[in-house]
Amino acid sequence: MTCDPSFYADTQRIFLLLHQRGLAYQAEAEVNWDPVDRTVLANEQVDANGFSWRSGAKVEKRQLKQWFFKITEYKEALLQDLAQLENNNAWPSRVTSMQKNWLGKSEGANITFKLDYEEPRHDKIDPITVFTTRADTLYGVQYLALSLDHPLVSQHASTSTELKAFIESARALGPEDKAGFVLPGIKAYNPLRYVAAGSSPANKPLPVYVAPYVLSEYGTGAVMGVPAHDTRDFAFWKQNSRASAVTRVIEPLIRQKRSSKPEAFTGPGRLNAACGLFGGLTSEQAQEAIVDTLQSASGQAERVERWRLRDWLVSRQRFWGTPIPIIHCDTCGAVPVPEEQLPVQLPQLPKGQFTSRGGNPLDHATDWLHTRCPKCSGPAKRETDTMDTFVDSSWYYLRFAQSAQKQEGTDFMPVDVYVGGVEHAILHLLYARFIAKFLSTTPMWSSVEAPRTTVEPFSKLIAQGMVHGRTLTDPDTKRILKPDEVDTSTPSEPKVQVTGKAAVVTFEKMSKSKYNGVDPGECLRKYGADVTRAHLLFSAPVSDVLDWDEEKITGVQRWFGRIWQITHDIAERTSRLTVPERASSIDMTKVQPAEAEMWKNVQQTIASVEQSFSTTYSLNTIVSDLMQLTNQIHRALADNSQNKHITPTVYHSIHTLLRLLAPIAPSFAEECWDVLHAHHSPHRAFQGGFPETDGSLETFHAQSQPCAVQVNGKLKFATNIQPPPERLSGEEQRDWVLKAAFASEEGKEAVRRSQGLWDVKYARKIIVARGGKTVNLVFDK
Ligand code: ANZ
Ligand code: ZN
Repeated sequence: MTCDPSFYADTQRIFLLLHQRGLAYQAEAEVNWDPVDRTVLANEQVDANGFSWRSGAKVEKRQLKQWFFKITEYKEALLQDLAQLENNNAWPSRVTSMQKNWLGKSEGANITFKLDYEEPRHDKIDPITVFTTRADTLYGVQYLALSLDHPLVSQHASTSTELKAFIESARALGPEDKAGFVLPGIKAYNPLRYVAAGSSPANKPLPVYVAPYVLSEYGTGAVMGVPAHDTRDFAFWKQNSRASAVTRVIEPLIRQKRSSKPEAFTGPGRLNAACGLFGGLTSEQAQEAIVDTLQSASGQAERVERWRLRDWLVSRQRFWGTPIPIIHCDTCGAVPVPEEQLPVQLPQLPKGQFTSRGGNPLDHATDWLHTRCPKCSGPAKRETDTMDTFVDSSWYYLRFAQSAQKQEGTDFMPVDVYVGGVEHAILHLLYARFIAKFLSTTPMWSSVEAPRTTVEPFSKLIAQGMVHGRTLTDPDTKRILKPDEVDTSTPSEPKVQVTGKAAVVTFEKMSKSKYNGVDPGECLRKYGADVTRAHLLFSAPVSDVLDWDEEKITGVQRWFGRIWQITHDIAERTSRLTVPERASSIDMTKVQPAEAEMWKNVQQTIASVEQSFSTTYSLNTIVSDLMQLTNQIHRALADNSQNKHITPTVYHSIHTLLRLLAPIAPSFAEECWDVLHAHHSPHRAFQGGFPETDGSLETFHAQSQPCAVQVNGKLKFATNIQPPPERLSGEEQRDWVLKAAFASEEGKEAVRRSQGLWDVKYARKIIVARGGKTVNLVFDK
């Protein structure tokens, strides 16, 4: 993608626009340095345990001058507009909630705790300020905890080898661990003790811990520990305090059964009697009241808003990437490359110069590096950092649409449907939203009237599920089996070669180490592209995980076989029939009931497939709808096997089926089309366009009758159903009516309300009377 020079130019133009508006800036920063790839990584590219997303190396911290995009300027818009995307589930909620967490807005307070030595001393200790979103729990504070990098901790570590050793080991543990180290000889005081009276829990001096679960980059790097109301604090307190009793200060608003296992009550609620003056307030009221009180009494509290989101570090010390269009001049500073000199391209490097992992080869490309300053023409140097490739991918969709429509500008925005893996839920999709919002305020976007930061680039997002592969494990050793360790003489029951025991079968993410990969090429060769595609679509809803089970592909093969067979059957019989040109010229009131039934099914299938393709994207149900229609056509032909002719309804039904099938199995649908027309068709299955309903469904709907459903003689619901087909009687008619009644909206609603109390399965007797107009279910009481 980044190889196209014109693509560079646009990425660089975007950079310069951001730069012009002060939204691209350079700053000295502590960066994540990947010592293997010798490059800086964005925070997002470092996993929870501090390892590189790409090389897997342990990431180090270094101070370097880096380029940033001020994505934080757009944080409110990025958060607010998620509401647009949550509407009608336009985006999967797991993605919007991941973005919400990533933006991480929290409204809370900074609260200051005074500190003192236990033994009287001359010097004083600086107070500790914590960030909390739950000021209402202040009476329940039982300790303070500091991050490993907190200044007070560093100060103590300089004189305590014990603490130094703890910090070392705690760094390796990571932020999930609940280890703690108590700072000896120090106590903290709850600021409420100055307003509290008597035996308030706020009067107890508090221990101060050092703990890896407190993050140094979040809030103030210090927390107030409330074991009774925070899960992490609860776990920490159990592990570190000898007096493990917790001080409960919040009670649920609605009386709940107290859980039998000891745990924190984390919800909001009402402050209890332990909270003095504040007792009886709700959490929300108390947060306000406590912060206000402390603020005016002693200045020990202030309201703050915190965001997790940081500015986007876009500098990369890699050769591959779009060069940052900046020239550094000793006199003029960082000067933007003038528009007419774009794109700044990467130099041709001699072979081998960038094959070894030796940092950024641009640093050594002297001819490219040395240039003239665009402002003063003095000697200057090019910026050697290239941009994070996420910058390119944050706008590429604009280019696709432009070239497809041979059009400049962005009138075609937003993208209707965007399909992408959930691994892009945060990085790519957040960056793309930011850049689209930014561009919509610039002349790069068509028709800018006013800054429109409410722009969203992707109206609908489908995060397709992963395909999981069949994984075989030895039940004894729990080891994953290699293909040559498996006895597959009975393919459906794989055995461990050496022990003869049945292998454990699971479906997991495909990976070389699990020997569960599937070669798509091989599958295509074996079954053909159409069968493979239909099987893929049929196996699971697009956004679910799909267990790739090759054995089940035979079902799809059989279905295609059936279509092939009926196509031939119809082709043979149609030669003796003149078929009306258009289906709409068949008078549905004159055909046999069974045929009318089939035509109704054709109409319903068109409507349902169209909806699946255009709004619900439930591609798997398209396949099952078409399978069902196939079976119906097959039955109609079988019922009619003595007849040398087929009816126009059947003829048009197969045509519709093939046209609906064409998007999923194009080659196969065209083959069948050819058979049907003895190779004389003036057009192809695809050319007629997508089939449209002929309006007859309404007529079918008009033919309905009321149906009242009773349980033990009491009316439960009434609905309208189609009259049962005349050919049915007795049990068949009974089942048909039951199915129709319970498939209706009223039926479904009644079942929901009954909460399983009268499941038809358990009825002792089912009476259908008056041609299906009343149904009575009899249950044993
Ligand atoms: C006391 C408290 C009581 C808290 C309670 C929660 C529940 P969000 O909402 O994600 O912003 N916290 C603050 N700084 C922290 C740090 N540097 N490392 C780890 N945890 C930190 O989380 C805010 C909450 O995270 C704060 O509210 C604080 O714990 C904790 F019943 O304060 B809370
Ligand atoms: Zn200059």
